Amino acid sequence: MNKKSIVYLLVFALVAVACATEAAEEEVTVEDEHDHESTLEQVQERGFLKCGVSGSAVAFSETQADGSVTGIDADYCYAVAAAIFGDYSKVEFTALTAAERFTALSAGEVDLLVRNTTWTQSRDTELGNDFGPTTYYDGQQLMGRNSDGLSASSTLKDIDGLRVCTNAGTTTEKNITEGARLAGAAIELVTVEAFPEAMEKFKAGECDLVTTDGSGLVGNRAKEGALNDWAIFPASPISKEPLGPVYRSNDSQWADIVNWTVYATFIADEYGVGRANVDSFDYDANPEMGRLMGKNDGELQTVMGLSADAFYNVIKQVGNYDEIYSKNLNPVGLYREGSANAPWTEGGLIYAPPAR
Ligand SMILES: N[C@@H](CCC(=O)N[C@@H](CS)C(=O)NCC(=O)O)C(=O)O
Repeated sequence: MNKKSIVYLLVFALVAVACATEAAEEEVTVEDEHDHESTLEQVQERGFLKCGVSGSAVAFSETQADGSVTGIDADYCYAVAAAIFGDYSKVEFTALTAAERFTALSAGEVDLLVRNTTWTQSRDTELGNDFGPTTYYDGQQLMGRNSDGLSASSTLKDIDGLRVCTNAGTTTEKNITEGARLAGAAIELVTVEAFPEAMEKFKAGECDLVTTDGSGLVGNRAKEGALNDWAIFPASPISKEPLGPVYRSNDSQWADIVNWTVYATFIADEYGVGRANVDSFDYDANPEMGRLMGKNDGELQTVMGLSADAFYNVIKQVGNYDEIYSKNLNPVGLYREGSANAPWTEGGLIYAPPAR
């Protein structure tokens, strides 16, 4: 190696070291910024909650003409805002496709994701997410035309040779691929970005079937007034789809806030406390509700960084679980009775730990 090469090498090495140091410093600075502020602090400083939803999921999150968002998922965004700010309206909604949602959450574009999202092992363990309590127990089904010979008693064996449409980035596409293979049915799977496009293709006859969470099929069939023309099957869904809120891993305080907001709606439902009687309820006769609403001694909301009346605001402004469910899901024909979404006291799975 000649002298000139040695000098070049030295200069290159120095630059490399300098760059590495700068990069390391930069990384530390960025990390520090995030480390110092919990999600709750960021949300409080900003003054509103950033909530990721679908925006086009019937009865779950639908963006209205005036920009507001309605649905059971939207209501859980409003509930968390009511708990934090005492004002349910302090929410900014971001419409996310199924494929975009987890990247948006991990990049910090939203604080909370409530987008008909199924709790699965890989999403929980590989993707840096944690899941809150399930707010709607769902299961995947298919929808086809009665005129094609399909009915509520059709099975996966009956879909052999058919074109099936759904949206990408979902449990749906994986379940149907696996389910059809196991049933020995050869299908052509067509995936689109957002489920409304799958519905358009179905209506245009470009797909024989659409598939997604049963609630989505019931909702879309009701919206199209096609109760007598389209069949939803199989009677027992092909998967379990527990839907609920999702947040970034390793933020225990934020997890507590989201989880207990949901639990507060379950507990209030259990004791029959809702928007109409939250002010007149006898809290001395029910100390657990008293603690949860911040009316009695022993409240725990302040331990979580919220005001004592945080969950009172949730029930007063948004409602208990039954109110939220009924308002959004009954109009499309989804009822709690006899389903997994019934209260645990009536054979369902809606159950919260005690507020003590
Ligand atoms: N629960 C499934 C499916 C979620 C999903 O994308 N559902 C559809 C049907 S309700 C939907 O959100 N459609 C509205 C949209 O694509 O914006 C998952 O988490 O992967």
